[in-house]
Amino acid sequence: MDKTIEKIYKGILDGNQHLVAQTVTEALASGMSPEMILKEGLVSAMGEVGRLFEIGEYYVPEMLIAARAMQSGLKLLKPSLADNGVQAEGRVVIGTVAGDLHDIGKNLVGMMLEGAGFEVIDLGTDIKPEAFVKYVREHKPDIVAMSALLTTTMPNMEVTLKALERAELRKQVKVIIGGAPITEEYAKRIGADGFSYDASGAVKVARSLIG
Ligand code: B1M
Repeated sequence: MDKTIEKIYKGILDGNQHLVAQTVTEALASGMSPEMILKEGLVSAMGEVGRLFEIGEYYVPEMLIAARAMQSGLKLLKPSLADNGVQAEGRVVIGTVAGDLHDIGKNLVGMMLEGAGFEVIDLGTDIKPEAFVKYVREHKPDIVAMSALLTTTMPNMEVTLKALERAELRKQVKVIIGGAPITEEYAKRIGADGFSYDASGAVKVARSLIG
């Protein structure tokens, strides 16, 4: 692995936001391709973060700190990626459903998706079904990702799916759901296209739905 890429990769695994930002700036100034920095540095490090989480070596705090370090590099890369016409893996609109203010897990899912090369439009929390509909119409995402942490708000996932159907937008997007009370069985029952227990799993599901 190239020394600079290795520094970025390790910086993300260590959650060193400052080092990642500084090294990405230096790499761009030295003429390194933004696509290489993204794929071999940022995306590959976040893939490793996901693996370490799955085998129980990283926990949520380490994953969050790594994702923030990745984002500090991604922010600097974005203008050059756009200039070089680098295509995102796909576009995701993500939000926590109506009535629900929990956003830590949703943010983590969004950051992991971004780390995997998706363009992520984060609508925030307490997103009403009609707001999901509006943003799907405006941004034409490939995927709608919904999070719910309360048993009282999870039914709003089904309400949102029905609102997308009524607006004749359901066939244009894949819908993935997750959050502590959500199960695969529930996802199937309400007609979602994908489900995951955690953030790294959400990346795999999103990739499988796009590919
Ligand atoms: Co709340 N809360 N909370 N809370 N809160 C829970 C969820 C609860 C389980 C605590 C408990 O009683 N043991 C309980 C829900 C019970 C239930 O419905 N079964 C609860 C309750 C009752 C409430 C209030 C009603 C309390 C009250 O006011 N009486 C209230 C509701 C407010 C509202 O939303 N309207 C409330 C408020 C809050 C705070 C504001 C104080 C705060 C939220 C702060 C914030 O998010 N900015 C809070 C917190 C922090 C929690 C706990 C302690 C932690 C949640 C969290 O962030 N976990 C939580 C207890 C718990 O879960 N142990 C609890 C860390 C996070 C990384 O995990 O969000 O599960 P999580 O996300 C995971 C996966 O679920 C998954 O990936 C993530 C990463 O691996 N995932 C997805 C999530 N979204 C996904 C989407 C995907 C795929 C995977 O695809 C799209």
